[in-house]
Amino acid sequence: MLQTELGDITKVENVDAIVNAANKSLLGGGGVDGAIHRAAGPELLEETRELGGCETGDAKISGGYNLPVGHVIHTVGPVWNGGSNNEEDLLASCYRRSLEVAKDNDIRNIAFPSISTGVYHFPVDKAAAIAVNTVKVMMEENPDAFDRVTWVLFDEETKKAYDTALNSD
Ligand code: AR6
Repeated sequence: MLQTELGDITKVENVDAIVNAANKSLLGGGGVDGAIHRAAGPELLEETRELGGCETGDAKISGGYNLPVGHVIHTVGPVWNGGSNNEEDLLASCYRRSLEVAKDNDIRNIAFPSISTGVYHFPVDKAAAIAVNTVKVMMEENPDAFDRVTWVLFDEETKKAYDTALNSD
């Protein structure tokens, strides 16, 4: 099942893992990354320091500490640079790798933010289409692995883009 909801991903309770739109250092930042580190507490940073960073398009897992969820999957989206630097493939890879890591850890219910569409400036309509298509393909290829994927979106405009992508075929 694929769905969207409006809200703060750090408050989501009924999932096994939330995904963080991190940067390559995995040491925290602004936006959703900052909110996740604040809500999880300093132990999250202690653990992510040990992860050795993360390449753009890849994903790594940690505990959730003071978050209401057991795990955080940290992925690094591409910075939008006009679209000719492989941004679309790298964003698809974020979703694919996040779900591969989830599957490897028996995580069946997962919540994503809108990766790369904040300070990384990926156009939200394009990002939503890539996100939805990539997750749909992964769920078709792994029919027994996942129960629910939810996009937890921070503003109405972003939610509208993901709803449009979900309803487009
Ligand atoms: N819950 C859900 N969505 C949120 C929340 C929240 N609490 N806070 C922000 N968003 P961004 P990026 C939305 O900038 O573009 C960080 O500094 C936000 O409105 O967080 O991938 C990292 O360390 C937007 O729709 O992530 C990296 O350096 C979406 O989350 C860099 O930003 C993504 O915005 C990553 O940039």
